Amino acid sequence: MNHYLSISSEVQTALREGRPVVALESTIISHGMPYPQNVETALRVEQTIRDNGAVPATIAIIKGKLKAGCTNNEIEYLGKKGTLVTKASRRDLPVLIATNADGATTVTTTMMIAAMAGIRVFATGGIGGVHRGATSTMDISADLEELAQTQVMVICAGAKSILDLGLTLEYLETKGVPVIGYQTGELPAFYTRHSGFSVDYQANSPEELAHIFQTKIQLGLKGGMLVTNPIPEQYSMPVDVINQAIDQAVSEAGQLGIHGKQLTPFLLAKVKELTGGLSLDANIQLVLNNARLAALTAKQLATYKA
Ligand code: PSU
Ligand code: MN
Repeated sequence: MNHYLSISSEVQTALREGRPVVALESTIISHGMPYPQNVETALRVEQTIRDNGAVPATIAIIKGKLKAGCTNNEIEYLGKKGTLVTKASRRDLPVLIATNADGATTVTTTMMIAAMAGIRVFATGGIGGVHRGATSTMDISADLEELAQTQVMVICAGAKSILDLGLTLEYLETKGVPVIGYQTGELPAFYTRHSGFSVDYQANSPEELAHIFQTKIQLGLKGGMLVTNPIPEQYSMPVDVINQAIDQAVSEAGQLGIHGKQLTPFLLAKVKELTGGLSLDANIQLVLNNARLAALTAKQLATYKA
């Protein structure tokens, strides 16, 4: 598979020298935000990672190549083309690569490509999980299976309550994935800091996060680790506003019979439409917040290599 991997020279040099690198996903660019805010945000996220002492590696599939480290032009291309770029999960890789196509990588494929390149820390917004109603639809994101098998630390702001957060935690428990709250004992719900569900453990510093992940690696345990970093208080959204929008989005999706890989993008777009600029602003801020923590944690993790 490495034959299909293309690592940018900056990322390659950083990895060779044992310097910290942070992976970033591209579904958030092509499918997660409107143009041009998506491109602006992606570039700001990269800058935040640099400002905090690490090298960013935006991951995507471009013309059939698995890219670890996109240029600004490639980010602009992915952002402008938007939802015309295929949302690429694990199952999409053979077709996309065989046909020299483009793909926006989800948490799943970003983890896969990061691991292939030797990148151990990945910052994003929210992860996929067990959907509401999954007991009959069986809609469970491939992100959870990837967390079960690929050794990458994923730093997110929790999960949106478009998902069943309780079932998502149960699934992660079954699969042996540590769920660590950053300076909180509660699972954050993306737009809000609270969900009512507990995480496995509260870690209070990047040093501690790195130490736990390093220990996991040394134990030879496969699979990732999920770090949930709550949105900063001043950007968090009123609970009733966001929950009302989510409930309406879930109900409309049900009425329209939307399923499969279209469901998550539909729900995300609907929530955005119903809450306007407020949710986009919150989304941008929490991603920047995760990028900062990921860079600091990658720096700590790099100290173990010596
Ligand atoms: N949840 C969000 N924002 C996102 C996604 C999920 O709050 O951008 C994207 C991520 O790329 C995630 C993917 O990996 O959707 C999950 O899609 P699915 O539920 O179809 O597995
Ligand atoms: Mn799904």
